Amino acid sequence: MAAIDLKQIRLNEICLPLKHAFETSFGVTTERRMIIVEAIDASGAVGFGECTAMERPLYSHESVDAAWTVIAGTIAPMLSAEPAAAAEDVARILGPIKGNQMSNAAVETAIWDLEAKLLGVPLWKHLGGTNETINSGVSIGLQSSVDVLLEKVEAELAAGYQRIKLKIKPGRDLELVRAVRERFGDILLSVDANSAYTLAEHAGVLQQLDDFGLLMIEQPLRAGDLIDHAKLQAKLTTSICLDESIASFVDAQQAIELGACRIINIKLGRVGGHSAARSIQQLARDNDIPVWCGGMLESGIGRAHNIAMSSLPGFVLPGDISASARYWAQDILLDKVTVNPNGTINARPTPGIGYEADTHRIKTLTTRTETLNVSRPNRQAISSYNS
Ligand code: OSB
Ligand code: MG
Repeated sequence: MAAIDLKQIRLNEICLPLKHAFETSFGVTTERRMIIVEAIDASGAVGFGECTAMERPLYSHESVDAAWTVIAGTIAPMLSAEPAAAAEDVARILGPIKGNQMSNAAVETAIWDLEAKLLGVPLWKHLGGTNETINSGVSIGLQSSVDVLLEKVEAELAAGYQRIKLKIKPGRDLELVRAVRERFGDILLSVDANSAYTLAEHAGVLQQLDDFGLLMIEQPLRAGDLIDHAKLQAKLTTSICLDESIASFVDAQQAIELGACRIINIKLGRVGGHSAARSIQQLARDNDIPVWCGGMLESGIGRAHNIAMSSLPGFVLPGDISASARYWAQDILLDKVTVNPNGTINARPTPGIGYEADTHRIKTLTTRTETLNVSRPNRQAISSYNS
């Protein structure tokens, strides 16, 4: 197999204002500071990745500034010391790094895009994807009132989205779900608590959610609490879906073995990239656990990677991958992500992530940049891609 000759990793910090504030149990996001990663080959080909860390460590331990430090100080040097001949090798090379999956994923996914571009194949096919259309749902943040929430749900259903997910937190849960069920009836509906409840305090209200026929309750309890999730799942008829709790393949194995969930949300950043996502998806398939693709308010670059990942056969439930226009007045792709009227997104035949990055716009938006040399000075050029 031909080899990648990775020369540089370039980090670009940009900030995109969200069209509407996004409120979850952990806080309000009004703009998205993010790192766009370019993986640059000796041939000049460029792969793009996005670091999905939030500005502050409120969703997980990672943050934008910490990710920058880890990529520049640890990931780039490790890829210099042991060059990756293929995208598939990157996760193993970075394996000794504890945590920091979003930092790893930002670079790993960029290298997957680079490799697919060098091979001239769409990334989704290169990963082994089989779903040519991706089923899409939306995540709706906490709103200022129930009426505003109902208006939002109505608009998203009218746009064709196949599943509505409501953000909840203690004190703002049953009322929201009841209002949406009363107004919209038997739609595919789920809730996401972003770990805001505890088994000791909230088992009662979480059990009351069983009355509403939800598709799932996503991450009700803290990320470390697999045992409490297992206890809670045993009390519920509704499936628990884990998001924050699943940071690795081993986490997924343990969650499944403990019965801590019946559904898994896979996010590329949270699990460390495409290789990890693919193996968790396979594990879930082997155990009859449906998976779906979560979102982190990504720019089009992260969205495009999510689409590629969602083409894998284990992704059987609608994901949180919506149109660029739901979040951004202007995305950083030349051709933004759009959703068909039936709530599907097409996996494209174009090489790599399938969308061209708007490099001019990225440059204009960039407030900080750093180019990391990842080739050892005396390293011999390795075989070129087409040979
Ligand atoms: O828990 O799924 C989550 C956004 C930021 C952090 C965590 C989550 C979310 C979302 C938004 O729900 C999903 C999206 O990108 O549309
Ligand atoms: Mg979630």
